[in-house]
Amino acid sequence: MFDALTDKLTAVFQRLGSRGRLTEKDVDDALREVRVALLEADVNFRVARDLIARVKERALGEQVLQSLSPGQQVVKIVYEELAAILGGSTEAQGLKPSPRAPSVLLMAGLQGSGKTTTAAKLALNLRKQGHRSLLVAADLRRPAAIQQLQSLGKQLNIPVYAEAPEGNSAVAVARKGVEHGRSLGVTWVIVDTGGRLHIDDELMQELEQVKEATSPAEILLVVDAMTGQDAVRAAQEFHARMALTGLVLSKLDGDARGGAALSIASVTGVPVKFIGVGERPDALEAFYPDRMASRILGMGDVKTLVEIAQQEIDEKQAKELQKKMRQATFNLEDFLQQLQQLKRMGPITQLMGMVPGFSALSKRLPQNADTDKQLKRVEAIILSMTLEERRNPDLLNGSRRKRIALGSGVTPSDVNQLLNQFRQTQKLMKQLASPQGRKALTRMMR
Ligand SMILES: Nc1nc2c(ncn2[C@@H]2O[C@H](COP(=O)(O)OP(=O)(O)OP(=O)(O)O)[C@@H](O)[C@H]2O)c(=O)[nH]1
Ligand SMILES: [Mg+2]
Repeated sequence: MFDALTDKLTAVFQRLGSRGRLTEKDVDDALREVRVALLEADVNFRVARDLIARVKERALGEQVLQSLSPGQQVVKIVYEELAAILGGSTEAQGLKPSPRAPSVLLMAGLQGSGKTTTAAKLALNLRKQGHRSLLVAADLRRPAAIQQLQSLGKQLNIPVYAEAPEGNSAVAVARKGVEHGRSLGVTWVIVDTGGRLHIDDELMQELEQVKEATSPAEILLVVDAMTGQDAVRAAQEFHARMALTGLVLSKLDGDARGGAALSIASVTGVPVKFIGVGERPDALEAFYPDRMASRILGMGDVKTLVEIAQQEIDEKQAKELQKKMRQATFNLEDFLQQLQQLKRMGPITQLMGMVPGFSALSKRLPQNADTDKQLKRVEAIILSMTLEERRNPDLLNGSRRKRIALGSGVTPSDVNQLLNQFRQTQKLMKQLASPQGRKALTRMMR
């Protein structure tokens, strides 16, 4: 997600960071490029324009140009302003229950946006936090919709309330579903509703009636990140009629340009609470504006990565990794270990963007090979090195590289590319470990 944008921004910032002194014109030029990159990524033009204006004002106002590392200061300001646009908080906006159980969560959204899938993902997510939920099949338009929810419930072992659709109404099912949830003693009742291709009065009326009948604590609109600015417009309209409490951006794992998703919180004033990053029921992440900003700027999202890792590897290892990343003592051996752990953690693409420098690295490898193949290749290259070489990549002279290429079945230039990219990653980490960098990083980590 956001790969193209990240690549462009990283390039602009690298150029900016390589200069010792910056003039106002340097900043102007760089920000113009940032603006173009944002617009190309489909960020709403007003949002992009305002962002650039604020960054410029701060960059010129805060004596950034006189500082020792003006480039990094500008990047830091862009980071902060981007985080502000995405919602501005360092905390995820979790679900807020109502005073009395069960709390009702109403799913809304256009057809195919991901409501039913997200309902199941949320139930699973809530269970991980110790909640019990009931799913309610209040989409009576398609018989298949009820079956879809029932089969998801069965798969996850989460109860589903459903009724025969004939002569029935979504409102009646939703109301009885909530009663049933109360009798089961669940803490959340998640009501799945039907979608339409476009917003129309019938859909809105149905949703309004369900809302009135169930007094939901949360009304989440699921928007398909692939639909670009249409998603932003849909969110505005839904919010005007329904008073949404949050947004879920689905399909951020796809090849959407992603910019619409970036502008949506800022345009609608509704916080993004979750993002969907795959079809599987566990492919849902809490949304943290600051972490997303750092991902977009190519700084990785070490925190989320560490959290996912904690579910799979022990905490000690994860802490160690975080420390190493901070101290920039991360070597190829650590890299290999990470790679192997990543492989055990499931869909790789979902995790890639979170490792600093990693998505760029995988792109250097021969295209048209799929991600897992690319990773196997990186792994093969590192495995062909001796332990000493992995710990100290400086040892890798020409003849050693040739040997490694032979051993791993790649060309010497593949090995060179991997090493170059690894160096850049290390350099980035060193920069982050410098006093200014550390300050920025501490803020990010907080
Ligand atoms: N890749 C990816 N696919 C998703 C994600 N969320 C949902 N999908 C897929 O999108 C398709 C539509 O999802 P549904 O949950 O059925 O959407 P819906 O809004 O309930 O659709 P209707 O009930 O027809 O209005 C399914 O094939 C899902 O697997 C996601 O985050 N990533
Ligand atoms: Mg559905």
